[in-house]
Formats: sequence, structure tokens, C-alpha cells
Amino acid sequence: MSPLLYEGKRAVVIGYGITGKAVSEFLIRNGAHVVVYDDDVTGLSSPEPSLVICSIDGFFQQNIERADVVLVSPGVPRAHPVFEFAVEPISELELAYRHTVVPIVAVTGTNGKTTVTTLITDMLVSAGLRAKAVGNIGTSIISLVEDDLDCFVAEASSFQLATISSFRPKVAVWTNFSPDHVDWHRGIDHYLSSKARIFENQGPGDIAVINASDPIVNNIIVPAGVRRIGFGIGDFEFGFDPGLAALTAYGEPYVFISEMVRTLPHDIENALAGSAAAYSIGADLESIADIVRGFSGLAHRVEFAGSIDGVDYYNDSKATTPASVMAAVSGFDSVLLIAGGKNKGIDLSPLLSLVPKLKVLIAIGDSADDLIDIFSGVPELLVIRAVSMEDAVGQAHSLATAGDVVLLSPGCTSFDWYRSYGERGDDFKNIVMTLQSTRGGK
Ligand code: UMA
Ligand code: ADP
Repeated sequence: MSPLLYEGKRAVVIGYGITGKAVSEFLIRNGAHVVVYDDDVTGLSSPEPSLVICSIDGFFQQNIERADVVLVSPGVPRAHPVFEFAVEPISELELAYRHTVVPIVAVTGTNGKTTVTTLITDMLVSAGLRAKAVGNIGTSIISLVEDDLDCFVAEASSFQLATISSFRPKVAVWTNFSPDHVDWHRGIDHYLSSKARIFENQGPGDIAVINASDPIVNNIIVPAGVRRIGFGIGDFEFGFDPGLAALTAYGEPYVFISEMVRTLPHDIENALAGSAAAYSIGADLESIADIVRGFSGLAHRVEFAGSIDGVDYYNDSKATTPASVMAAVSGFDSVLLIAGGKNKGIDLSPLLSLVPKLKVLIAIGDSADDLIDIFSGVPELLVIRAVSMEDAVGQAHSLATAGDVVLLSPGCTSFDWYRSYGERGDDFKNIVMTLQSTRGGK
């Protein structure tokens, strides 16, 4: 690649977080003149004199209109003025694609993206390939675009897919679909169509890995010549044989459930999605099976947090949609659920289907009133409000009896009380740990 690919070109970058920093660095290194706009410049400083970082000013429209490339960070919503002025704003995913020859496995879906991205990367590495997990998982792809690799495994959010134009993954995986990010997209239709763009530029020789048991995902029509591989709990290319209690590849068992550490229904779906993608890009089934067997899950995703007086505590802070809460609760029988937070504009009423599994609902955060309202028609369920995480765990502890599960699975983002889902999950785990040490649990 020419070191001065953007010599003399003007670039505008919107947002100076992980994405904005990596993109600006790449563009400057390649000769571009870069202006960064960030709506909150507090604490931001330029690493070098040639990089201008400012908030929207009188030159904003003009700079955008004159730019050769306008790069939009994923957190910048559809309502932002950049979308009014830029002809073709692009995401970092699109920019990186234009400058790499390394094959990309891209993973989208409402839930399970990070887990499946991790699984695929581990499977490819286990099979001897130089693969790196990038994208929404935390490392921007552009920061590694000049590295010598065999494969990128890119977690692709709807925000990033909304602003692609030529991005063409060799393998595109869609884990599942349910309402999410309605606020950012200004509606569900744009969210769905943005996700579907993952297949848009695929063609002969490419592969679409599709959740065949998800009615919306399974309905997607992929471009002619794209090989479609279905996965899910059922008789699919990568499926599940209930008689054998085994994961199957093209009808043959390759891992028995009894060998797996994580066996909730969505753990099995994720294992199948990961297996299908890794297999289709060249990993051998034995290396894949090794990873499936040993995978113990990621932090903040139905993560065991401790046991007190015969009650198990689980941290599922990453559950920010009702669908992910439902996936978590489905694995247990008598649950004291701590839910709520900052809603992304999603209807939380599907949580009502959980009532048979719930012993208590403890509502937290900004959406506590909403939740209390939704469950008000269910007199048999005890619904209470907590004013802090400590209060929530304390109330759960006093109401739980041996055999119950206390589950933090909020169904909402953490931004009312915390800076991130990680901070929220850590707070929960620390409170459980403190309670455990005072109660002498294990
Ligand atoms: N900003 C503006 N105007 C806006 C919004 C943001 O100027 O309207 C500025 C902020 O002031 C800040 C910068 O943009 O300075 C932050 O940019 P960003 O929000 O796009 O975040 P990044 O740091 O670039 O991180 C992004 C992803 N963030 C989002 O999608 C919100 C990270 O995913 C991702 O790991 C990273 O790129 C690398 O690809 C996070 C996420 O929450 C984990 N993703 C969502 C999710 O998983 O549900 C989609
Ligand atoms: P994402 O990156 O799409 O947010 P994660 O792997 O980080 O997905 O998981 C987010 C939440 O969704 C966690 O609560 C996790 O337990 C749950 N989850 C993971 N995989 C699935 C799935 N296949 N279906 C439903 N929920 C899932």
C-alpha cells in the first residue's frame, strides 16, 4: 500500500473516541489533512499540531462538503447534522475494508456478537491461522489494517454497517434479530435494514452464515452466488441433535453437550454460529470442537458471581435488550431478577413472558417506573424498586431461599447510574463478594 494514499486529500472525522483516534492516525499517516469534530471536546487534546479537534463551528458544513472523505464514529446518531451535509459518510469498517486484502469474517446480530466473534477468533487461532478480533469488540480494524494476518474477525454493529458502501466480508454471520438501538436509528426499520447490509456486497465465493431458527434472519435474501449456511437448534447445516444431545456439522456429531462448560440454549446457538463461520473459512472441525468444549463464556454475560446460603448470583450486565434477558432467564427456574436502567427506546413488555420463571422482579434505574407499570397487571409476582445496586442485591438476598438464582440482567443500558455495562457488572459482583464474605458463603 502506498504510504501516502491520502496525499493532499481532506478528511473530516466525527467523534474522537477509539474510532476517531485510530482513523485520524491512519489518515494523517497516509498524507491527509484531517479535521475532527467532536460534540464534547472537554479533555480532548490533539496529539500533533497538524490535527485540528474542535466542536461544530461556522465552517462545519463547508468542511464537510469539501472533504474527500467523511468518517463517522459509530456512536454518532442518525439525527446528527453530519448526515445532512455529507454525501457519503463512511464508517471505519468501510475505510478499513478499502485498504486491506486480508479476508474478513464479519459478525452482526442483536445479541451474541462479541461472544461469537471471540469464538470464531479462538477457533481460527486454534487451527493455526493468524486471526484478530476487531470492530465493536473494542479494537478498531483500521489500527491493524497494515498487519500481516490471515483473517480479521470483525464484530459489526448496526451503527457501523449503516455507513458502509463497498464493505464485502468473505463470511458474514447474522446471529439473531430483535428490537434494539431504536433511539440511535430513529426506528426499528432502519436498524433492521442496517444489519441486513452485512450481505449487500457479497457475491460468488462468499458465505452467509444465518440463524435458521430466527424467523427474521432466516427470511433474508442474500445476493446470487452466495453460499448460505444455516445454524440453529434444529436440523440445519450446523445444528443440534436432541437424541444424541450433540452439536452436529452436516449431520455428524462433533461435540456432545456433556463435554461443554456452557450449555444454555443461546450458548449452543453461539457455538454453532461460531463453528459454521470458522469451518467455512478453513478451520478444521477438531480445532473448532476443542474451543467449543472449553469455552467458559465472557465476563458480564451470565457470569457466575458467587453463592450465598444456597443461592447462586449471576452477573449479566451486558444484557441490554429484553431478548438477552429472556435468553438468560430461560436457563433457570426460580429467579430474582434485577432489571432496568436507561432504555434505548425499546418496548420492555416482552419481559412479561418471563413471569412463570420469576420469583421477584427488582426494578432499578431510570426505567424502574416503566417496569413497575408493565408488571402491575401481574399480582402474583412481587415487584419492588431498588434505589441503588447495593439496595437491589440486599433486597434480593433477604428474599431468596436456597435453590433460587439472583440474576442481574437489566435489559437496558447502564448510562443512568454507570459509565459502562462493565462498571455496572463489577459493582454487582463486588457487592455480592462483600455479602458473601460477611455471610461466609462460597
Ligand atoms: N460523539 C460526538 N457526537 C455524537 C456522539 C459521539 O461528537 O453525537 C463523540 C463523543 O463525544 C466521543 C466520541 O464521539 O468523544 C465517541 O465515539 P463513539 O461513541 O463512536 O465511540 P468509540 O470510542 O469510537 O467506540 C466505538 C464503539 N462505540 C459505539 O458504538 C457507541 C465501540 O462499541 C467500539 O468498541 C469501538 O468504536 C471500536 O470499534 C461500544 C458500544 O457500546 C462497546 N457499541 C454498541 C453496543 O455494543 O451495543 C453498538
Ligand atoms: P453483543 O455483542 O451482541 O451485545 P454479547 O455476546 O456481548 O452480544 O452478549 C450480550 C448479551 O446477550 C449477554 O447478556 C448475553 O448473555 C446475551 N446473549 C449472548 N448470545 C446470545 C444469543 N445468541 N441470544 C440471545 N442472547 C444472547
